[in-house]
Amino acid sequence: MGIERIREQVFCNEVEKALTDVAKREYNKEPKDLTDEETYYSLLHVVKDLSASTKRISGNKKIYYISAEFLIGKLLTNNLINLGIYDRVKEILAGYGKKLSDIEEIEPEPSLGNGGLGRLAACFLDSIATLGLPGDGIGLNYHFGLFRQKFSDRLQTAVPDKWIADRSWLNKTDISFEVCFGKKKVRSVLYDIDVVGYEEGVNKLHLFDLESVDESIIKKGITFDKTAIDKNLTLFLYPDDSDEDGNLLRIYQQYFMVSNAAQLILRELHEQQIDLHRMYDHAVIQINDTHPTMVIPELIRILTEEKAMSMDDAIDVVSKTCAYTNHTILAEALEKWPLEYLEKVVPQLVPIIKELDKRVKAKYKDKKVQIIDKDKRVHMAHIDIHYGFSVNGVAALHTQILKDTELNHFYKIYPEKFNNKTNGITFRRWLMGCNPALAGLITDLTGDSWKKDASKLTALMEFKDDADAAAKIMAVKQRKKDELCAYIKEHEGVELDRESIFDIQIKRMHEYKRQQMNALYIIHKYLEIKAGQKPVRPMTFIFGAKAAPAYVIAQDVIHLLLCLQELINNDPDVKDHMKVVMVENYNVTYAEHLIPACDISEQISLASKEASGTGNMKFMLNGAVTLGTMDGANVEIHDLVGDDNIYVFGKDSDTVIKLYEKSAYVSKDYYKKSKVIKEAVDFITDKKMLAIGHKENLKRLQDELLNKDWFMTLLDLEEYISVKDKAFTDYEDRRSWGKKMLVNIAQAGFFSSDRTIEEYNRDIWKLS
Ligand code: 26Q
Repeated sequence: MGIERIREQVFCNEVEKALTDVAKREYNKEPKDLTDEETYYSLLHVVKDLSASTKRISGNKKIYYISAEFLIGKLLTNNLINLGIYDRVKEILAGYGKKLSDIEEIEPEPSLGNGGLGRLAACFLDSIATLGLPGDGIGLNYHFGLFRQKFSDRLQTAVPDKWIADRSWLNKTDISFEVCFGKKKVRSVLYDIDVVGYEEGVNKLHLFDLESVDESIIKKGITFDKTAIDKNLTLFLYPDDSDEDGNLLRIYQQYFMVSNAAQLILRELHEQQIDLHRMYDHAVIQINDTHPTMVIPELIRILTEEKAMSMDDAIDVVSKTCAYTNHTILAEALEKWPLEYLEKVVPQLVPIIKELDKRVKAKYKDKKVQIIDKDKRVHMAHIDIHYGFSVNGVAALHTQILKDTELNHFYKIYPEKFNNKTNGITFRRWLMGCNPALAGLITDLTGDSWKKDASKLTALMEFKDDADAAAKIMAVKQRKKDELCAYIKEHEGVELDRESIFDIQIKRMHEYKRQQMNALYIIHKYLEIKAGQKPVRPMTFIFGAKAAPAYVIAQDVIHLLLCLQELINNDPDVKDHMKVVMVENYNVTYAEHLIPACDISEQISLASKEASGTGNMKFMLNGAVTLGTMDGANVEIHDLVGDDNIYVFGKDSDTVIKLYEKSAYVSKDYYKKSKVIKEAVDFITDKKMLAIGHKENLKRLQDELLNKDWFMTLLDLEEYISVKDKAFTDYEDRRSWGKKMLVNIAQAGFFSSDRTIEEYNRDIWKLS
């Protein structure tokens, strides 16, 4: 049920009055006299009050989405849109001679996630509330989130990212729990953020903090005493896991999260006087990757030890309550904790985990499905699969690979548990919020039914041969490119050519995502230009990526890109034909500026490695054309737009999986066979590069490509070059490019997270 019209009216009329009252009370000023910062804090106040007075979504059964990450982004615009007062506030501010975009700049972005998985959780919360489903997120309140990235000497450095100000979206509650790590005890304190649905009620994002947290223990950069868990637990997201203390801290954080989650859930069930034997009729827990997996043994522990339930019943009840989402098939990302670590951190869970393992071993002889393996490592995903009722992948291809290979042993035992839920994105943030001009144009052309039902975007297909509509879409794109030029000039000091083609790759830095392949293309073009072969139109290559501090090769790729930026942007023969820019501290806010301005969306992971991708969907929705491999959700994008409206290249996932099985890929063979590949790889340590960068980093990266190249960059490089060249050539046929843009936008409706959440609810949660 939507907010009643009357209420909406009241909201709109009262907003200005509320703003005036707050300005008077807090600053003793008229709103028009406030500074931008004061305006931001006044609006924060007003919006928090409005959401606090919006109805709390409720129902007989509730979904608890537990996740170590919620990459929520800034909230002001999002909440204004969802409360239905965005246009009104823009108008009011314009009356004071202010721009909402300037006010937004003041808001710090909470960096409570690494990338895809965390951003997905945030999109899901938006959709759960928008669909009016009772559902709260549960996670941790990291004071400094993930690190803030700075470039120094063309290398990434990490500094704390303080996002919590005196006044923020957080509301301190009086809820607090004791959490025991064996004999050690700490206390939590709960902070909530309201999650406002689009023209709907509110749910909550519950973020647990450590009562005794101590920011003063942070030393140089992001270093701190990893063993002082009573002080450090909620300082950072994912501290360095390259040593034992770092790994133990991760387990401490995970247990702190799930112990609080379990206590909160049981408290809410108790308040409703629910018989815990029927807990699954009133609560469903979605486990976002394996980071919250310990909630399963923790609930079983509490039910058996504190609620007098039998072990059989507790296991049965918990198994009917918990569902697991897998986000990766990369072996190194699948959590396997040494039992010894769990004994150190959470000894109270060890007997439960052993009991769960004993039952599995008694029933199944296959060693691949054991929870505790012969090396005494605990496979967290195996707990979820045996003791949860649903296992889902995040795109059709990913789920198929889980069934066929990675989790095939489990699929044979529990075929009914496996299901696919192709990821989605919230159109409130990724269209209405970041690209209001495009949203307005779509509404002008098709009406506004797409806002409540994204599948209605296909109505745009009617205009696919309409030159006027295509021209309007391209005009919006140009406007967003102009805005991005100004933004990048201000933030990076780099001048871009507004008429060049904007080719963008933004995502975490990882070898499987193959930013290094894009870099080799750039080198190839540079060499062509130096040899006198000029492109018809200038090209702009934009990157944004953070690398895990302990991931050496990822740091080296950042270094390579920053060196190329320096070399190319300053070479008089080249700089008018191409530019490279690697933006600093890529985050959600930066994505909101980059995505609407993109012409070509780089989605070039090695087939089978990217579970889904969600950036690919955001670009498509904003009229970029994908250049991608048949991986993750790219496969579904291809199905929707057809061959003419996407550029596909590279070996498919079957071929890649076979190459791994047979250990048949030898990167040097590709290097030796191809002059183009050889020239590009050699150039990494050319004297021009060594004059700018560090030999150690560049040489290490080059050696990696030649001697290992685990993610098969050279396998697809030649085809990548030719298909990318073709895309650049096609871009010159402006009429036909406009049509490609339009088809991409029109077909993007499937990727609304509202659709994804409807499917989760229909197949897994069954809330109503
Ligand atoms: C695990 C163990 C130790 C240290 C860190 C981790 C760890 C941390 C973060 C493992 C995985 C992650 C994050 C994974 C992630 O973001 N996966 C992405 O999820 C998206 C949403 O489903 C997909 O679209 C992406 O394809 C997938 O890469």
